[in-house]
Formats: sequence, C-alpha cells, structure tokens
Amino acid sequence: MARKKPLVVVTRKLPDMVETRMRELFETRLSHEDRPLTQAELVEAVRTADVLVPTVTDRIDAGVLSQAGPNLRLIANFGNGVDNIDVDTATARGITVTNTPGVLTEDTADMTMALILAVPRRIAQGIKVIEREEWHGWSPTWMLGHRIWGKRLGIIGMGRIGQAVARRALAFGMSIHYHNRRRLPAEIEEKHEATWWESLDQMLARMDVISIHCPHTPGTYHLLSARRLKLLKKEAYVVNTARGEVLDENALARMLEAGELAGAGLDVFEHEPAVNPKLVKSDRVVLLPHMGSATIEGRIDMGEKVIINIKTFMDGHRPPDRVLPSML
Ligand code: 8YV
Repeated sequence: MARKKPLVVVTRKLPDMVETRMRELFETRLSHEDRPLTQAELVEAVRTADVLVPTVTDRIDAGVLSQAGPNLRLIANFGNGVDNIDVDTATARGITVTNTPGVLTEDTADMTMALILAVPRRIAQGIKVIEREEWHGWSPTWMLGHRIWGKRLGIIGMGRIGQAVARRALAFGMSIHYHNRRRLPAEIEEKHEATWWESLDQMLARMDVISIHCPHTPGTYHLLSARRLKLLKKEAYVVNTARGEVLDENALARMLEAGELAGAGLDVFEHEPAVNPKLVKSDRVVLLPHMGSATIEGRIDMGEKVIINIKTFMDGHRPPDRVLPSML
C-alpha cells in the first residue's frame, strides 16, 4: 500500500510552478488569499500539519509551537532568515527547521548595490523631479550627489550576501572593509581586497557607507544602536537589506532629520509593514518594501529548496538546509 502523503500547509501564495510541484508530491493546503495568517490561524495550521511552510510574515513563536499537534515534524521556512521562528523551542520539541540559503544571495546583493548607488547619487529625488514636471533644465550646481568611486564601504556580516556585495562594490571602485564575528580566511580577504575590523565601533567611525548583512538574532538586535550610529561620520550613508531590527530605526530617523547623517537606503524595517513616518518624509532616504530577494527566478529557486528539504526529510534523511540553534 502506498505511503500516505504528508500534509504540507503553506501560509502564503507561492509561484504557480512551485505550488504545482508541491501538489504533485504532497497533500497540500495552499494559501488562496495570500495574506499573513493570524496567530489563531497559525495555531490551527500547526495543530494539523505534518509540515508547515511559513514565510517572514508568520511569527512561529513558543506560544504557537506549544499548540503544535503530534504530526508536526518539520518547519520548512520559505526564506533565508529564520528570526520569525523560535528555533530553540522548535528543536526542543523535536521539530526540524530548514531555510533556503544561497538562492537569494545575488538578488539581495544587486538590490543592496542599487541602494548604495541610489542614495548618494540622489536617484529617487531625480525621478520625483521628472514625475512632478519640475525640471527646468540642466545646471552645473544642481542635484549634486556624492561620488561612489574611491569611497570606503563597511560591511557588517561578511557571509554569502556580504561577500556578493563586496564583489560588486569592488567593481565600482570602493574599498572593502568588514566586521564579522570571525575573521575570514586570508584567500577570501584577498579576493575581495577586504580589511577586517575586529572593532565594529572603530570601523563605523571611518566608513563612508555602511551596509548590513548579518542575520537578526538576540545578539544582533539594535547592533547599530543610537550610540553606534553616532560614531558614524556626518557624511556617511547607511544601507540595510538584512533585517530592520538590526538597526535602531527611531534613532536613525532622528539623526537623518537633524542632518547628523547624509542618508539611508532601507529595504527592511523594524515593524514591517509599518515604516517610521519621519523616514517617509525624509528626502535623504530611498525606501523599498522588502524587495531584496523579489525576483521570479529567486522565488522559484526558494520553492525548489523548500520542496527538496521536505522531500529529503520525509524520505528519512537529514534535509540539506537544516537550521540548528547553535548556528544562530
Ligand atoms: C524573503 C528574506 O523574501 O529570505 C529572507 O530572509 O528576507 C526575504 O528576502 C522572505 O524572508 C521570505 O520569507
């Protein structure tokens, strides 16, 4: 007799191709409305599912996990960051957690580079001038931004995405600096012509652009605190395509308003989808609605990773992208 297919509950609408493949392989409960589930709906999902496929918009905390049914053995996150999941509690309850690393590296690095270019070169402001039909002709001293070439880029978190940003920034003539928990092997530093700063504070004080690429964990919450933001040069720019929580968004907004920082490019926010109104009003920022990995190719690759993780797990093997508490 054929083995019963696992019930896979997916919280959001995924690309058609991914959903079709999932339907072929598993018994599925897919999202037709494509809205974040309420905590009550999440509880209902974990009570019945064998596998839950959440996204960054679902908070799988200890409260939700405490109500998980006996069948729930795998949470296969559709996303790289797992700060939406209480991995400690899941692991303690014997629930495996997986993510989708690697496949969104290049897309996120592209978006980061776009922000590194857009803010100092005032691209969003230029677009607005045209849209509002306020352009009265070229002038030698109008709309001047700042040169990218020759500037110092400080990367916080030199993992896959940090290194992909370094590769791009190097081609734009920036010098690469990084702060990471662990220093990288010499050959990787050489490849990126990168300088390691053991002290984040010291690096911050000397950079022209700071770009955040570390995960959000209890240890990195407000890593760029009000105190640390004050260490930055007044002419510096901050770019964040990682997680809003790594940065004290209120402190950043206050500093931009007071002219204590040159500008910021943000794709992520502390309380998504809410954005600090001070930031929205500022003309020193480029703000994007968490689009870093939003390519159709990336979403299909993420879906394939989720499917491989589920399939491998259900076949009794260790899934390739298992996340353990010790990794966070
Ligand atoms: C994803 C992300 O779109 O994967 C991540 O960590 O931040 C995003 O780019 C999102 O997480 C999907 O769940």
